[in-house]
Amino acid sequence: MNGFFFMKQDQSQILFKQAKQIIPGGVNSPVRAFRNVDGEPFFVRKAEGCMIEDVDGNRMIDYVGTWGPAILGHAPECVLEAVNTAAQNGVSFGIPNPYEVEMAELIVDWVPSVEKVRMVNSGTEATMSAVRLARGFTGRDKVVKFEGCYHGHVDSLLVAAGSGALTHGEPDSAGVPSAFAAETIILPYNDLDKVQEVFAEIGDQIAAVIVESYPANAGLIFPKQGYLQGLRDVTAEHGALFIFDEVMTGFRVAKGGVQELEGITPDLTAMGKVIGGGLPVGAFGGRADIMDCLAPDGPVYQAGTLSGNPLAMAAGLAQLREMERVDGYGKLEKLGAQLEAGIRTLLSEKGLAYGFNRVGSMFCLFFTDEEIVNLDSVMTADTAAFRKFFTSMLEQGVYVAPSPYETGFISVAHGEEEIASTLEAMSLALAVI
Ligand code: KE4
Repeated sequence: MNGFFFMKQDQSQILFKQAKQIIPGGVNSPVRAFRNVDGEPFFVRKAEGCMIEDVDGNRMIDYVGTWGPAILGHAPECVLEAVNTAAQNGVSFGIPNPYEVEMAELIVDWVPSVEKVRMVNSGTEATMSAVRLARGFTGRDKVVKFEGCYHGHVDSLLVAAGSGALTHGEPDSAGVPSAFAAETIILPYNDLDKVQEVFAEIGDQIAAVIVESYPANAGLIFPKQGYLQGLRDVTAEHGALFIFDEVMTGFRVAKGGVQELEGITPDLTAMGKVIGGGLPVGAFGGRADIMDCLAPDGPVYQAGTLSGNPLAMAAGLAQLREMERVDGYGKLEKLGAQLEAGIRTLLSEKGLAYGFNRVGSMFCLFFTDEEIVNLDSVMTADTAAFRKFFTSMLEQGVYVAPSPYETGFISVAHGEEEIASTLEAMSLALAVI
């Protein structure tokens, strides 16, 4: 039985029953299955602005924003128009088109560390390609990643920590050969000593360190003071590349992403989500000398039928230019601050010492009073309390991510009214946990 007793869900339940017969788990991406909240997903009929409407007519304020891309809200007029205009001239060519050049120019302009960029079709492709490029450029095989950081379903990054810092990683998914995992070293996040130890031992074997600029797939975790610069320094010292995964944060927390906020210059950056305006997209870019190692100029092969397709490029360009036109980042900071102030007031009124992290329009409420510094601290969350919270919020018409380990997103389409009604719903939801 579905956990959302007060929501009418007949049509969603019929669809989900059908879906489960022919789509694994009934979903095209696992997190959508609502397993973390012991529920069943609703099916969306329409999304507009900050609202989504399911097939049973339930309307909700959306704080997932299709996991990040909907920074202007859903179906923004500028994106719809841009896609319609582009589509009149064809939807895909497999031949260079002017939009690709415009998008590359915008990314190079907005993200100073990016001298050259290549478009792909997902964040996974972006990180996978960046890792292969780093290995090809350095001639080394090992890659360092961090517990709790998610970079898409790349074989060599679906790896759990091995028994010790220097031992090999272990597959974190069936189907990943142990030989692949053996080349990946998993370290705890926010522990610079551990990174320096590994580099002292085998630094000349390490092609790259990849890190989520701000880890946002285990809630939203912030780097300790000096941590990111420490990663930058140790990789530079040992000739390894520093790959910043800004798929979630890029063009979201600032025009230039976290690297603009933190003053960090990675060698390569993985991007995605916002730059597609909701259409399938990813990108990776960085130093020209590294990017020039990519085929057809260099020996590192990477390709994609729909990479740089005109619709995704037109949608992304329209979204990013609108963000500039309406001072989207300023608006998101104001709305984020309003939400944060309200949540902190609620927590203190209810005597809850839960953690709350926010940067711009990205936020996470942690159902634990542990200081949030790494995956271990995040995992102390009271998941039962979260499930009750999630269910109550949904029944009150507010859709937050169906997992305690995800980050929430505010869009430019949210208004003070929506934030206020969200806080009212949250007050009730925090009373039932
Ligand atoms: P995609 O392949 O899903 O486009 O991007 C992978 C990816 C890479 N790097 C970071 C930092 C990411 O957050 C992601 C994907 N984010 C998840 C949300 N936590 C996508 C949602 C899903 O898997 O359905």
